Amino acid sequence: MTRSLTKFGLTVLMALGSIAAWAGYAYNFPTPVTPIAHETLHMHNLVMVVILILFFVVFALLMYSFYTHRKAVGFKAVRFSAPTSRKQWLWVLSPFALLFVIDYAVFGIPAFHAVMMYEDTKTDAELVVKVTGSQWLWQYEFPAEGVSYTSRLITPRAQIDNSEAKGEHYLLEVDNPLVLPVGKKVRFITTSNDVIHSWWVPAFGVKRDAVPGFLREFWATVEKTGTYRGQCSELCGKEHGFMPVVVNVVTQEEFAKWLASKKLADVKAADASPAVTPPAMAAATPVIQATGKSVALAKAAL
Ligand SMILES: [Cu+2]
Repeated sequence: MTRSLTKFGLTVLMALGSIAAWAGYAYNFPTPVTPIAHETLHMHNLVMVVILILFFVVFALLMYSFYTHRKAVGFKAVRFSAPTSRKQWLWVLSPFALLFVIDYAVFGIPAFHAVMMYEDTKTDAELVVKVTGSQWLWQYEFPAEGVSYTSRLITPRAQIDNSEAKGEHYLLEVDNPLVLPVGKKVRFITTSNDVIHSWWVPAFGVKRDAVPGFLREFWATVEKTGTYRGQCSELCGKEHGFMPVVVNVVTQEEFAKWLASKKLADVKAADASPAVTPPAMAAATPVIQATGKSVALAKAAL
């Protein structure tokens, strides 16, 4: 007894001692910034409220029954295997009917609406972004604008190896974030160059697998400017934890400026170093090359 108490005490102390390490964890969803994320949070809250009410009601009834109908040891219980009276049938069928209504009407209809929003296949997007996963970086392409670049982790190796203090955005910082205009409907198309990855930004409420050989889509209209961070969420190899997603959502004017500067940088880079990629390699990995040809290929693929 004393030993188990000591063990329990030690466990509690260890749990309390690790509170500092919990600081990075949030208990709720990140603040939603897209219609889909709002809908998802609403669904989550609705389900939580309903199941909590059900839990407390059922638990209270159970405790009440245990207490009120308790019998002394040796009492011979009635044995039956199916409802025999109308009253018993009522007690069997009414919870079934209640759960049926809750499942289909209270959860089913809003869930259906949320899924339909997520699977929106209308082609009224104001901007198309192609996201290609690669071991272990993301490539972003704006096919219509002819802009394409890669986005890699910039957290120093020393921080990962614990020989330096970890920064504020440890493992969630990149060299070239994806830049999007606020309030515009953006259609994302995901694919991969090698294995399955998954592009995920929690505040957008979207996550889509990037599957080699497939183009998969989703959309998002971000309502607030800011920097949003996410991660690859499909185990894709030894550096899966080192391919974060960072999205800078800016005003329309800032986006236009950024796009123009990106195009200019591409033109300068192309002038400075004419195509050096061997043709065979270029054909094998068309989406990773930021050349006019790859953009044409990407456009054809869309
Ligand atoms: Cu991954």
